[in-house]
Amino acid sequence: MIRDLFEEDMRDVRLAPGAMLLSGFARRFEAPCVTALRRVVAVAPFRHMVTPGGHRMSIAMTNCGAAGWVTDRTGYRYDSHDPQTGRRWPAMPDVFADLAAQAAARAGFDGFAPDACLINRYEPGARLSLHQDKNERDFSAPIVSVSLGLPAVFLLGGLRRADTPRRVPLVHGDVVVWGGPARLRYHGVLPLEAGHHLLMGGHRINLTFRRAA
Ligand code: MD6
Ligand code: FE
Repeated sequence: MIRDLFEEDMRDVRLAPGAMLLSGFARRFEAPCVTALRRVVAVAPFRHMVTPGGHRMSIAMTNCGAAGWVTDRTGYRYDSHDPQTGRRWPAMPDVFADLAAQAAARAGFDGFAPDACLINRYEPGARLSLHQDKNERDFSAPIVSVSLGLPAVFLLGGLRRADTPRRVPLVHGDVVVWGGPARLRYHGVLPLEAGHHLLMGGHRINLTFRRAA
């Protein structure tokens, strides 16, 4: 019998109640994901947004799907249109929606239909400080987070900012799903170490799928 090529890389790790690391889960979607990503970025290029406090984010971002996460001097929000082009965000590629739904189901969240995909691009030194994801209208849906390219250390904190975060190393193809009791946990990403990845070069790409509206 032919074994699944990626079988030895697939491992499910429970990080906390409601939070699961699916090691290597995205690898079987890798080629169509890269093609889809190129199409999205051609229409909605990566850009460094500004926080309400006036800081330029070290991560470059873009979006696809009906709702895109944006930040500027006026605050954080979801917007159906790309403020840079004035056009709707590109549609969510089918392979993205399939990957997100299958990962969510494997983690115990059936029927996940994301309407938002935030795409984060990290270069060496880029980081994400501890935060909660709370701009979404409905916290009953989980979040599905896909890592591609260079490895990074994800910080998984608790429900209070002061809770000491756990360090979770993430590599290409890893998927983190969290929802239910974990949905509002603080989290962040340590500064990216320089390196080279065959598909993504000197970058880490993170796809974060949510139900925003
Ligand atoms: C990142 N991720 O991994 C940033 N948020 O680049 C997030 O902020 C995030 O990975 C909610 C749930 C999972 C995540
Ligand atoms: Fe987040």
